[in-house]
Amino acid sequence: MCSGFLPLMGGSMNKWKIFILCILACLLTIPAVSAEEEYAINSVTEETPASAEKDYIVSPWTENSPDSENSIFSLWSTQYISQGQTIIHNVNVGSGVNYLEVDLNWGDTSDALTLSIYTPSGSNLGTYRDNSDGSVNGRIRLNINPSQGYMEQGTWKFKVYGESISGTEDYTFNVALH
Ligand SMILES: [Ca+2]
Ligand SMILES: [Ca+2]
Repeated sequence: MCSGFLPLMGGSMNKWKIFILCILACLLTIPAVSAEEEYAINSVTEETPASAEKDYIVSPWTENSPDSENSIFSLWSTQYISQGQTIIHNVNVGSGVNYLEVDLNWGDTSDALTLSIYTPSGSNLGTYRDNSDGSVNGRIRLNINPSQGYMEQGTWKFKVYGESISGTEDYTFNVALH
């Protein structure tokens, strides 16, 4: 694009001035070109999750779910967490899963833990606290239902965070796949 300036070249001083202007013009166009490419890449990657994205309803756990005997449990033994610590639990969800039951139980209302839920495509379904399930009892029990169809397949991430803990707190974390 800079060759267009060449016929304008006159004396040796002007030649240098034009040459420098030419280089400056080239340098200025480089960021614009790379920004354009970046934008193009983003718009391509954003299309796929947007069309595949589901909505989820996160609600307090309800007792006596009719198909509880058909569930698959992912169970962790007792974990320990301290102030400011984050522990991530990965749960693999396969095909044909209708909903999830999530149960974070630390059993001590004087300590505060939070639970953040992430879908396999990385959407944050929110951060939940003890009172999110309607009961302050040192436990967060939630159901996650897709608004339609099945749960998204892949690795769901559950982040347990020690929001306010004196010393260490022990907890169990369960996810039931229905
Ligand atoms: Ca405990
Ligand atoms: Ca609770």
